[in-house]
Amino acid sequence: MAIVNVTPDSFYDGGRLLRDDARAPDLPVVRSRCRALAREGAAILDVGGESTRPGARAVSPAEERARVVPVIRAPARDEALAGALISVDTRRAEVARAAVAAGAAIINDVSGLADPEMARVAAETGAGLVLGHMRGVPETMQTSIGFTDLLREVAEELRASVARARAAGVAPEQLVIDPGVGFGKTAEQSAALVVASRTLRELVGYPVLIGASRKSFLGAITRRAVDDRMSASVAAAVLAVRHGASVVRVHDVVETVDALRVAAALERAYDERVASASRAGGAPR
Ligand code: PMM
Repeated sequence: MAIVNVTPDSFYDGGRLLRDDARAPDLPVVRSRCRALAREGAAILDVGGESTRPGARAVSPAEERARVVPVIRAPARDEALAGALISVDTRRAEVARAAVAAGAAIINDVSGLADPEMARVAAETGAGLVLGHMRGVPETMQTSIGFTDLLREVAEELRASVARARAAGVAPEQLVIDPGVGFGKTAEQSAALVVASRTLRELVGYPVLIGASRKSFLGAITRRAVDDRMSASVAAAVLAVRHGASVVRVHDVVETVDALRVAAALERAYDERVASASRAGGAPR
């Protein structure tokens, strides 16, 4: 899942896809960026119109809709995208509804249904629904971090979001869960969640998405600024998939895709060697 933020203030890519006056998306620039991401191997383009960085200012739903809808309408009809799906990164049902009408196939809700109407939009439209884990709102989420048993509590709260989605009529096949790396978590908690997907999948019962790309917990480990966290992000994505994540949300698509391909090829080569050695009755060489 490639990140396509049309915001002035996202922590890494804020402002890059906006016109010079920063008031609206620069549609030709967005289109060529989306085509490049699809060519590089992104299966999903995640379009966001509101920054959810810690302390970010909330935007009005009208402003958010005005940022994402034209951006989604163009790629949804673009054959050069080679079948990549569009998702909309929003916490608001009315933005999600407009985005799905414009061609988005997935709703990515980092709040895990804070807007009570969101589940109904997914149920009525049949769109995929990513349920994120976050306590509170981005403005304040880092101010009261408190878990006594991180994995159990995140799993329980995700299970509650899933139950609300199911009660509103969302089918199990529509759902993906996300432990919300960096959303109201310490650096150490975020690090643990990146490699917890298999456990979460077992505890909650749904495929897991991990968004670790360039986040501050990687800065805490490497002591690097956001612009210099690409290798750290690629390492996190490979580990996330190795530990059971089904989707990784990233800024650096070509680097991540290469790394994931290499990791998969190495493991496949090893597995085949073990299989042929055991067929031959010997130890792997
Ligand atoms: N992180 C950000 C935004 N959207 N969505 C999901 N599902 N998971 C995440 O971890 C996530 C997200 C953080 O902001 P960014 O768009 O600037 O990366």
